[in-house]
Amino acid sequence: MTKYPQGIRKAAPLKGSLSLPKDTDDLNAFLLRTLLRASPHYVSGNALAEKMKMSRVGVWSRVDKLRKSGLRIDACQNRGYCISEEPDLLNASLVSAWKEECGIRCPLYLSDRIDSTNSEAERLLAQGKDAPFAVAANRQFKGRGRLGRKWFSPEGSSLYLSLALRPEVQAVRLRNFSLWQGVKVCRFLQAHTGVEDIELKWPNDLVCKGLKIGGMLAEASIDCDHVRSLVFGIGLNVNLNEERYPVDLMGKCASLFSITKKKWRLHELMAKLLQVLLEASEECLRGNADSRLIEEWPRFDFLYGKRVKIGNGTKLVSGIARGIDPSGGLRVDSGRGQIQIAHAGEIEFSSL
Ligand code: BT5
Repeated sequence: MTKYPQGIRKAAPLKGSLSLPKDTDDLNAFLLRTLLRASPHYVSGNALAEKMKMSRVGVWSRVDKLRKSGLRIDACQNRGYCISEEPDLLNASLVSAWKEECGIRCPLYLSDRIDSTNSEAERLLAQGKDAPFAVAANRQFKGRGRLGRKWFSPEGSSLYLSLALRPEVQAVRLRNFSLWQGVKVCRFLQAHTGVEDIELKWPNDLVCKGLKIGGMLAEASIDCDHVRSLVFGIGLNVNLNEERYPVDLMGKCASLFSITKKKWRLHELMAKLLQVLLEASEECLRGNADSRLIEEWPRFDFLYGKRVKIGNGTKLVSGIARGIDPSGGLRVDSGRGQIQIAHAGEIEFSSL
């Protein structure tokens, strides 16, 4: 469970102008959104009943169902209800509430357990589902990285999120898609957590002090240079405890929890991260990202000035990393004043 703000909690008047959704399925999200807005204070049962056009008993029974689904909602006589803790597993109603709070309209399909959110997004695209949409899961049993690598995806402590798009652009427009997403995600995570050491390790790693906390994977289906569909997946270690890492990852990765020693609210993070991905996609697909990328990359560049070795099977480039070029390639200074460019997918080994 992850706590919501505590402190002096009193019955608070209903603030803001939330209006009741027409779709009754959204009533849970509406109720939770109202509680989120009031948190850490209570919202009276009467006020909720009035807003939701139902009896107080009706409100109580909804609160009870939400509690059974894992949320902790405190009730207090003469004060009302207050959300106090969220479960470790993503709860669909709470995800919807946070999504609405962030103004996100893009649908999000949430599973408890899935092979890979990227694979599920691809399947839904193949079935003709309208895009954009997002897929998230509490656990992946075939989470993947690049080149067939595995993504460790245990239950209840991390985010596995994929965004599916049908971008209708030339493939060249996507060349910096992942890098731009990385910049935006990194900037958001620094601001959200207050940790300035969260950086990008070219091309697709989120790192903190050299330890990997997340990874990104873009997979596109391209027809004659035209992008038919695109899935962008991100895995982020949030409340993962070090003891849970498999042996081969120990000492190589970290989580927001291990860095900050505090638990983070997965639902809020999920919604805000999705908002960032949607925004970054739009900027990149409209062609507004390339020059900003070159400008902003240095702020997040973990490799800059470090010695790297990058292999592409036949050729080994080694030298000092010097940022990226306009095509998104890594600039490597081989020491004789010569800059070589390595492109994504070529990294075999990088020694720091
Ligand atoms: C990546 O690949 O870093 C991209 C990972 C993308 C995962 C997301 S989760 C949602 C969506 N659905 C999917 O199936 N995938 C995406 P790559 O650069 O190839 O790095 C993979 C390497 O990272 C592995 O070989 C491990 O060394 C390391 N690794 C695996 N799991 C990790 C974890 N949870 N935290 C940190 N490092 C990990």
